[in-house]
Amino acid sequence: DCRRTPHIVFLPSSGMGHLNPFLRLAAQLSARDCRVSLLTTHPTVSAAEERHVDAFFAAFTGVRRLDLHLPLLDPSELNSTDPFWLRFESIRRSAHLLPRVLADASPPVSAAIVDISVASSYLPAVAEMGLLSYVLFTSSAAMLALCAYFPTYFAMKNTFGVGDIDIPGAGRVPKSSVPMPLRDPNQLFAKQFLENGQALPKANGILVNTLHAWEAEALAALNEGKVAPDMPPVLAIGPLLPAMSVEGESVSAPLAWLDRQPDRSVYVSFGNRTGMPAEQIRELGIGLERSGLRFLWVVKSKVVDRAEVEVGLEELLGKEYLAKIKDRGMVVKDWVEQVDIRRHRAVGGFLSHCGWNSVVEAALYGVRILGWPMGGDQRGERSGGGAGRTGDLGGRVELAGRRANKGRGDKRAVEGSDGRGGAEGDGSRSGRCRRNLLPSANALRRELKALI
Ligand code: BUP
Repeated sequence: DCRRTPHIVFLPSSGMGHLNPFLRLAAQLSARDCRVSLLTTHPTVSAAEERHVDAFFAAFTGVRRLDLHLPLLDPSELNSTDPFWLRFESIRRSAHLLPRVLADASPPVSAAIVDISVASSYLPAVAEMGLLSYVLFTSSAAMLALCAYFPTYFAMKNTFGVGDIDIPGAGRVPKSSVPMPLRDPNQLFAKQFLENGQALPKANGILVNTLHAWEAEALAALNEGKVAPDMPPVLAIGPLLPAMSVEGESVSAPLAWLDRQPDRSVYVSFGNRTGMPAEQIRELGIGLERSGLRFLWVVKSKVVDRAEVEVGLEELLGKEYLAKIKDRGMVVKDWVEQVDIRRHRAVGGFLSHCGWNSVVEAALYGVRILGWPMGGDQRGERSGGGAGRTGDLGGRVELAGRRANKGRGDKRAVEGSDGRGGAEGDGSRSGRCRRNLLPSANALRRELKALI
């Protein structure tokens, strides 16, 4: 009876870190007597996104595809070259097209699940159509607390995050952990973050891919109205389970390689948004080689896998290096289907940028992380410094020290060659090389050996 079966429409944004949780929740609800539709925006930023969306619709034939062609943007007006922020912006500016797209959806939609990065324009558009709306927040509850509190902080200081930020009930974000773009009012992302934070009270609820046991303090502060007044209920719905195994060469070759490796091998990946400078890639390669461990390494030298100029592995790492490691390491370019890799028996450790999805997925499969946070919400410093220990999820989990794991994350972080912790800032994103982005190869070797 379609009058009693809810019809939920998913309105995601761009970047695999945003898309994956949407696909996962959509898959779970469609398996539970809900009608599900998924908005697909064109064009996608990356080829990986396009492949994933196509594979999703092939696997979940009951999910309806709603296509939306994005209006063109003039990036010169927006003071940003980041392809993901620009895509957030063009999706934000497509809200006026939603009524026409949703009018096609049958039976009528009962509720919409909106990505946080487009909340400021999509939530009002959904409310005008008389639908219930929920935000799916794709990072941690601690990050949600920062997002919800940021408008109050800004109103008090009349400036962006230039010092430590004390979030009522949810602790302090030290200045060094405040995401770099939030320190500069001219950054497109800062404007989006502020406006999306202001829009949160318009939602009927907020869903977070986290666990109550990890983030009890932040979740309580949000739900008790300490962080911001008028917050809707915040629900921890994680860990969201992978929707599907994607097949093909990008997973079969690495899996076949892992089948031949001993336990305690390392998987190395820094997310779908981090292109590393060539100098940093080479230093990392030396550290991996010196560790003596077997490693599967996803090398990404540019932010988006569609950039015009393709730089090959030989050019990046050199023939000699590749020959030297050929019996001990497998190096792949840009992307592997990670889910089946991380639960492989041979993967004993994960060298990661600590993207929130990567942390949640590693915890799900009990894989230890050596954290090398690059920027955004990945920094793990806490006031008072030092690191606690994680609760044990699955036996051998250590979470990199992110704010989200306040007081619990076991922080093993790679040291920079200048003695500082993981790198921060958009240097990594723009491809510029900064000294403090280089780990020392020896520090990496030492930390990997200690981790595994
Ligand atoms: Br790279 C890579 N394979 O090769 P995060 C990523 N992933 O399956 P990020 C792969 O993409 P944002 C690869 O498992 C995770 O679900 C990975 O999300 C998957 O980091 C997702 O970890 C990446 O949150 O995203 O890429 O920095 O900044 O958008 O959170």
